[in-house]
Amino acid sequence: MEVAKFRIVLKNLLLVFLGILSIQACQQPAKEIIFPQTDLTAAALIPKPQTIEATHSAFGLDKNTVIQTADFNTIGTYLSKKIEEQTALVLPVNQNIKADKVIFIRKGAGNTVKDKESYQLTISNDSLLLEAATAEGAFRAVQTIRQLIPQTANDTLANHKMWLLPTGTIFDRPNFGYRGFMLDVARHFFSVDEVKKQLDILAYYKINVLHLHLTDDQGWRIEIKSWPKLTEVGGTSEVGGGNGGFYTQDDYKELVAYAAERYITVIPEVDMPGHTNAASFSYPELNGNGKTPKRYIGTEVGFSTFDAHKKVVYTFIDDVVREIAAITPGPYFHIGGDESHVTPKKDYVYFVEKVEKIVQKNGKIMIGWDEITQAEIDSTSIAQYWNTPENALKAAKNGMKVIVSPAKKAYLDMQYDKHSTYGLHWAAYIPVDTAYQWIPENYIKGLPKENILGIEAPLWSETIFDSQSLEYLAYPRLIGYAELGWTSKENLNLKDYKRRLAQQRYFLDKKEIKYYSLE
Ligand code: TNX
Repeated sequence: MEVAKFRIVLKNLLLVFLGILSIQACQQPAKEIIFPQTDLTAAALIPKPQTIEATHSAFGLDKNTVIQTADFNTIGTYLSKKIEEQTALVLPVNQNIKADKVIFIRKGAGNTVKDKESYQLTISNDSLLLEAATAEGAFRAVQTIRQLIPQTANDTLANHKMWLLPTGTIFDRPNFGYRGFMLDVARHFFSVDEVKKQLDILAYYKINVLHLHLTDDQGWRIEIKSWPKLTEVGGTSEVGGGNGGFYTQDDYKELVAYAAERYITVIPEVDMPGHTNAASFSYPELNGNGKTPKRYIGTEVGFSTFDAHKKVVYTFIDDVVREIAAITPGPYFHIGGDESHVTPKKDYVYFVEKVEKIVQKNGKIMIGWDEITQAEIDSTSIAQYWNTPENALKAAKNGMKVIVSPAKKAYLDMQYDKHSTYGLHWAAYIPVDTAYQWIPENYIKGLPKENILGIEAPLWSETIFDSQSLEYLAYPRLIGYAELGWTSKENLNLKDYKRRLAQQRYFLDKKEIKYYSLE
């Protein structure tokens, strides 16, 4: 058949197909239409975009589609790879091939795409236009395109598969520039490959920060060349008595690079002055609790501390911060600072103020758990609220930014309910719905929105030790937190979220994510 004829047949078939779909759409309740569908507003996108306008037709993604980029060429190649993963179509990028349909990527002008992560998608029958101000915005837009591609092709034409994307316009931007996931690799260690698997999922839901809790009483997980015993000794233990493990600096660089390819910033945390038993067991001269440090594999907190008055402690911290800062391109260094129950308050304050200077000297912005606001710290430093609202309010009064991580709502290590296989419940039981039912900017009464940097969901690892147990606690709640960080509060709606969440099973199953339940 000549090409022209073929195209007419194709078009007619598409129209008939769309006709059938819309008849079905009238007969069934909207939520039962799975894929394909032509209502862009009903697409199972998470996080929910800022605005969606549907034009109720379809873009037929098929082998006659090409990708052209005026800007952000690497994003074009990345999109082609992702489309191939989902559909096995290999779309040429910038090859000057005459084509029926084009996906065009360009730097957008004007107000619509002025934030660095914002983007616009304009989808018509024969073109899909992606506009963003930055490559980062274009990367976020690609995640939306991935989510718009139906799971199954329309194969009415036996050997011409076509994936129908609903037409219309999406304009999108994040509510918060910081949308984080924390993984505790200290209580139990997670390998580079295990973390990479999670980074792929984070990227798909537009999470842009991975905070690694690298040290604690039970283990030290990052190679420090000037203090080798930290990993030789401190890296060989974990909760419950396993062998632990650690990242060499090369491993860490590999993780940071993998995250950066996904526009995810890695934040390293070295917890101090408490939570330091593994360091003090490796180098007893650092210890400040008056006892001989022993290997610790339990789960109690608050018994360890550095000696805030020893010079060697600050030499040590300077070395650690310098070595880690040198392999961390992101702007932040997290000093922990939580639950230092055996550090006298005046020592704690003195310590935090000194460590802040060390972090700044090494070119980083300090983050600490909300207790750090007991010290007189700079307005450029950041407090991570987890438990004490007064600390968050004090931070804001100092002009500081706050990361919102309420244990009662956003702690991924809390059990779903009393039957959960993994997790703790000291803060709360957090079922899937409850995890979604709060509004980060309203949660701490009196905290102005301009002081909120964003939200983060921490996953502490006392009770988890491999991908399966990690994923049981993280999914699907983390997907909800991704939406709470990105989507404006006016667009948050539990019922609509649950409908979209149920549809995530195709992606999560394909990625072999062992989620708890999407119900
Ligand atoms: C509190 S939250 C901790 C961690 C524990 C966690 C368990 C915070 C800053 N500290 O040391 O792992 O509870 O849920």
